[in-house]
Amino acid sequence: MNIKDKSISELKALCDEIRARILEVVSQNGGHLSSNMGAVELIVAMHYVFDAKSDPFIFDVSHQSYTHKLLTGRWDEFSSLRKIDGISGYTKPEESEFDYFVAGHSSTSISLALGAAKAIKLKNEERVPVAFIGDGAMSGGMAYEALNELGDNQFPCVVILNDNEMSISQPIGALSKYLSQKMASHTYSRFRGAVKSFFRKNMSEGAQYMAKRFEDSFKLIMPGLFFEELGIRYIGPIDGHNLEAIIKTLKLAKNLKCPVVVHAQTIKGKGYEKAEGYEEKWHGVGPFDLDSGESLSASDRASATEIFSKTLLNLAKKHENIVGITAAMPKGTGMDRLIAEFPERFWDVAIAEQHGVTSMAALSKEGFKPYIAIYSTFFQRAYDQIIHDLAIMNLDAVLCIDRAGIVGEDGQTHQGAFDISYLSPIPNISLCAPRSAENFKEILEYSYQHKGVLAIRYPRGAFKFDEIRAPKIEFAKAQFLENNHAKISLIGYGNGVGKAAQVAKGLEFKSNLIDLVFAKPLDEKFLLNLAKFSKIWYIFSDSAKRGGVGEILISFLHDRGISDVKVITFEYDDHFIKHGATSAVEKKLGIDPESIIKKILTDKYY
Ligand SMILES: Cc1ncc(C[n+]2csc(CCOP(=O)(O)OP(=O)(O)O)c2C)c(N)n1
Repeated sequence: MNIKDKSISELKALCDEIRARILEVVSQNGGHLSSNMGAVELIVAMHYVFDAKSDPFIFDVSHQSYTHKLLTGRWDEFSSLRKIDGISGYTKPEESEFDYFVAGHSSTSISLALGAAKAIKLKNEERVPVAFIGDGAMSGGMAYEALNELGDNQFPCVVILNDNEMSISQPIGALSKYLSQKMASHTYSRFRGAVKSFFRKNMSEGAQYMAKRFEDSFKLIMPGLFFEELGIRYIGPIDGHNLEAIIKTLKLAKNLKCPVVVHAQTIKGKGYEKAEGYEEKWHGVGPFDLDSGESLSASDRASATEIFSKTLLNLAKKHENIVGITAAMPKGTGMDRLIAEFPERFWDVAIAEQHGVTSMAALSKEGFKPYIAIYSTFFQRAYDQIIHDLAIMNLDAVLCIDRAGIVGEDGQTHQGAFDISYLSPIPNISLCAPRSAENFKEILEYSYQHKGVLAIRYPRGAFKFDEIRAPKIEFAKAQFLENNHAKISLIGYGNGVGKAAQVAKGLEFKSNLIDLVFAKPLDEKFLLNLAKFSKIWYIFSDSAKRGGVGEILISFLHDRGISDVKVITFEYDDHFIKHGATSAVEKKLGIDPESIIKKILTDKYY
């Protein structure tokens, strides 16, 4: 039955079925549980009121779009959520004609809705774009750039603000606090009415002045006024789980034919008791047992993030001028530990990578040493700020690039593939990467004394390479892990060293195992010496081939006029890498250790 023909009670039953399906699949495959459980009624109502075939449905980040997927012909396939060749955890036009845009990075929905509205006007059509955005995503600067233009241009467009008073963690920022005052607004409305009528009855000049002052100060606490002042109609707050109320409001908003914000309050995790009130834990989860809520994917090895977090905390205890930020990922980056211990020196700046980097540049100028912990994929947002505010100023700062390499189930929008390629051309920036937990500690120890910008990339999860003790780090110095004076060298960078070591074990001949440690500047003396006796270099790094470690080495050899060294790199080819478990994805790309061993043995360059 078409959703539009359903009664309210049938729609409510549908919401229950959707919640059960989400719980069933996410408990098996992992995914964004609480964001999706809280958005069910809003998305069902969206499909009821608007036309999913013609009205652009634009989900911000799109991690909460499972209900939309289930309502658009993907009910059965949904069991393959986030698995290789399965349903993506985000919207993807390649997957369904109902997915208007690829999304994964935050705060793009209002810009897309505004762009779509412009196109619709130019084409003389009647369609209405609908942006679905969470209160967390509303902390990103792009949302305001779009609202600013939207209020000015007045294109018809509906923005559903899904306010669950949570980002991944506690939301940061003045706007979030401002929206939270909504509950108070009813009381204030009544209070305002009473005060106004008092002033009306006693209208002396002084009383009129007081009335005006009262009105002005009152504006500060009305949630809708912020949008209204920008020229955008505001409706709300409404109960985002009350289907009748949502449907009524969305119909009204659709018919207004101007920009409208519908502010809905929802409960993140709604319908799974264990998640309600524990939103952060349940925002993104691995497989778990539905009855107990216990995780089914425990790992006994410390993640790179965990090593980072603990080591930086020790450094911060020693050096009082260390400061740092995360951009809405305190737990994900391990900065939560530092924020808890030193709340006056470490901050969550909300989904504001650009602002985060620039604000830290000023702290650096003032003599502090900033550690900026952001995922590789989200650092892309702050590219100009890294160049313009850190590098040109030649300031001291450490870019802590988490989730470098293939990140697994989040897929295309989240892969940490490009940081080496986009950072290496920037002057005043040095690039390094740890291979193991012990080596990471050494690199972080070193980082405090580094002059200029130092970018350190490290993977999601645990390092592939294990060592009990790692030698000290010296600036721009590579390290031999095994020197057999062999013709073949396996040169690793970061987590690539672990893969190189695995491959070395599977080869039928002796090779040299090298950790580059620094991709910029290169250890030229070391490499020139190596080139004298080792003529085949295999490169291992979790990064894009274009501008990656292999190309950096090829261009070095070329510049030095060395033409008798062959460089073969096992980095990522020039296409976007899809989702799935990292090991399965690497296998598919032919860059897992077994495939590489096979390739080396068949190529027979040795
Ligand atoms: C540019 C960018 N930075 C960080 C993230 C990571 N991230 C994904 S969802 C999310 C929180 C979104 O909160 P909200 O919009 O309120 O949605 P909710 O899950 O609470 O429904 C964050 C920070 C991102 N997707 N994009």
